[in-house]
Amino acid sequence: MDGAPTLASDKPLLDLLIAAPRGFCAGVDRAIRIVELSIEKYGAPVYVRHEIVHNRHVVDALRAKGAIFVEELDDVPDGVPVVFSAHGVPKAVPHKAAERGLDYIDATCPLVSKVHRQAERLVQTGQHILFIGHRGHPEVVGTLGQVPAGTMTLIETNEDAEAIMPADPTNLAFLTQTTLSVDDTAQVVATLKRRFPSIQAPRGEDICYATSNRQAAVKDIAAQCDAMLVIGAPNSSNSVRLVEVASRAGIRAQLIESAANLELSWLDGVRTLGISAGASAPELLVRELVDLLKVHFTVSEREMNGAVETMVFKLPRTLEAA
Ligand code: 0CJ
Ligand code: F3S
Repeated sequence: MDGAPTLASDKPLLDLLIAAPRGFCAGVDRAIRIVELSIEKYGAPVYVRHEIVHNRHVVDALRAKGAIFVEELDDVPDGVPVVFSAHGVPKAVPHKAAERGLDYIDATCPLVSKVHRQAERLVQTGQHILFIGHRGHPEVVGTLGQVPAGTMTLIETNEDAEAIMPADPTNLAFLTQTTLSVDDTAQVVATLKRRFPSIQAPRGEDICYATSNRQAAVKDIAAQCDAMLVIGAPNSSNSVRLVEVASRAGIRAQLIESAANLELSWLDGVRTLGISAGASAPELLVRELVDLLKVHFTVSEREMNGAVETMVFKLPRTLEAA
């Protein structure tokens, strides 16, 4: 904080540029609501396979209402309802749940389900799919699990796109994870199109509106900031991508799960701080961060004008009247 201008209050000045849009997307809103409505409908406990969204605050709040989080269906006892997370699940999971007679409610984001359906269709028409995504991420595991083994190949990097030698290079399509870096993906897609000119692209964008809007909003403010804090979890793909966008714009950027994780010394020399939040991070965490900063700085706060999001997804029919 040394050397920063001060007002009569003695606290250093800090300008905050708050990215917009940020935080919850329509798929996250819907997934959280699905868990809440399932608890209302069935009574506690309701099991949830995997974190409903990648945010500890959200998970703890739902746990307090009666949700029990497990990683695998095998951890769900017989006779209780189970919700599948927003990231989607391999086909084998609902099949197994049905075999066991479990009531299951699918909170997969409709934009992820759209990719699942495209994958199925492409395989039915005999095309081999190159799927751009991060190995091991639950969304990737879920999408790979929509089609028979050997019909989809994972492409993680531009190097993978350069190296892949498909059996039939004239019969290819590509799809992507919804939360990727817009810039990195454009590069991978350009490589695939150069190497395989007839490759079929997805209908519309697979990277979702929320991911691309949040990246654009961070890019927009980065040039005016000395540093950027992104609220989100380390396992949240879309949140980690926002930190990358800010770093690539040449500023210091850090992911924090909440205000409690902020080390004030990290802000030494920072006069203008950008703040954003991943699609799974509640706005409350942004407000707590701003409140903490106000304890230590004389803060001026500016919310940016970004894309206006009006997307709302329907709830599953079984819960609509709950
Ligand atoms: O995969 C999704 C449908 C995004 C869900 C919301 O974000 P988050 O942080 O739970 O998941 P990602 O790791 O995929 O960004
Ligand atoms: Fe869906 Fe995109 Fe959110 S895929 S859950 S709208 S980050």
